[in-house]
Amino acid sequence: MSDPEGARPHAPPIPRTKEELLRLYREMLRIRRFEELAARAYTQGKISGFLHLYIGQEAIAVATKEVMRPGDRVVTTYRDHGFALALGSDPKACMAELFGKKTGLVGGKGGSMHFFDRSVGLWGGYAIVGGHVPVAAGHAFASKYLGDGAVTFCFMGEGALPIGATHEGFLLAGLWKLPVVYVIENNQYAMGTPLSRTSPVDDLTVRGPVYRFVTDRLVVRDVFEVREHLARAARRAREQQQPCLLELVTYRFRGHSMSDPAKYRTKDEVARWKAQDPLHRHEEELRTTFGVSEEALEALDDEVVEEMQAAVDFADASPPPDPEERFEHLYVEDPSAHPDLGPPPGDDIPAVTVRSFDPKGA
Ligand SMILES: Cc1ncc(C[n+]2csc(CCOP(=O)(O)OP(=O)(O)O)c2C)c(N)n1
Ligand SMILES: [Mg+2]
Repeated sequence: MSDPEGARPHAPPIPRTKEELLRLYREMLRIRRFEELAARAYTQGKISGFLHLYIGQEAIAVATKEVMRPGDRVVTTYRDHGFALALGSDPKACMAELFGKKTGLVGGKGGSMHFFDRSVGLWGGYAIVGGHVPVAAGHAFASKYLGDGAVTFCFMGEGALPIGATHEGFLLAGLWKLPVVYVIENNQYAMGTPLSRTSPVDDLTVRGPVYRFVTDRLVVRDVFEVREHLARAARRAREQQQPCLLELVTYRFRGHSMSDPAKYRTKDEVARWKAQDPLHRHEEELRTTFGVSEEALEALDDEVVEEMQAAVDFADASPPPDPEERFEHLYVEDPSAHPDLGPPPGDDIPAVTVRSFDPKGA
């Protein structure tokens, strides 16, 4: 069933104030500037491994933070920096993670693809395409089981749709009516493969009704619209235990990762999407509708660049992880030290005991 309240193609603009627009614009800009500096650090050889940039998709992470309540969770892909920053992770710890430093978000052991920060509700970036979709169903099941009223937001690229694990996760969510919002960030490409080569239909939400999901679809041009659609889906998940599938049609302006020059698309195509880029549209709106001066916009940009440059300097100056800690944080050694990992008090399901990992063992 598609969302009966879904926006019409030319829905009137959502009212906003200058202050609110400035706040959200700044959040989007923080992500963009962070990643531009990360890209530069990568070319300087300061970041190794993969680096997948979120440039062009920032409005989605920022809008998500807007609709989250305490206890809500985000599970996403390897394109995860934007979510960490939008949700409130420290940019210094994020940059240090990219640099593989001890002060990083996960101690420098995860890198770009494995950001994780429970303190802000980020339950992981996942590198296996579609592999996190059942994980998100598990989070949502926990919420339903514990009755904590939380919603899990699970983000995936359109490239996750042909993957089996995605549909196994969807099935559980639909069958058990789990409080989860599945969001397809359709950025047009899976690595270099355009959607037209992997999907017979443009509208990816057609896969939702077979799982009894409410579906909705939006072209991402305006952060307020994204917020409205996410809020509606979150409300349904939270109040009615109604899983939702929301397709957000967007674009990534960089290659898949830093090793991809993105030669598979035309300049015209990129220019068309640039005209829709929420960051640029909102900057223009601040200038023309709200009369924000060029100087004020530049000052804001300078402040954001300064914050992110400080993150680079911090990462640069930080030490690498200690070699003797390399096998720590791989498995839970003592489940009793993590009561939140076990069943609620009084429940007779035994806590899972995980054997410790002996790297030298046979
Ligand atoms: C199961 C699996 N198969 C293949 C890959 C290699 N791979 C990494 S990213 C990617 C493309 C995913 O594209 P999409 O889901 O559209 O996300 P985007 O990168 O566009 O955000 C592929 C095939 C993988 N990581 N996992
Ligand atoms: Mg994609």
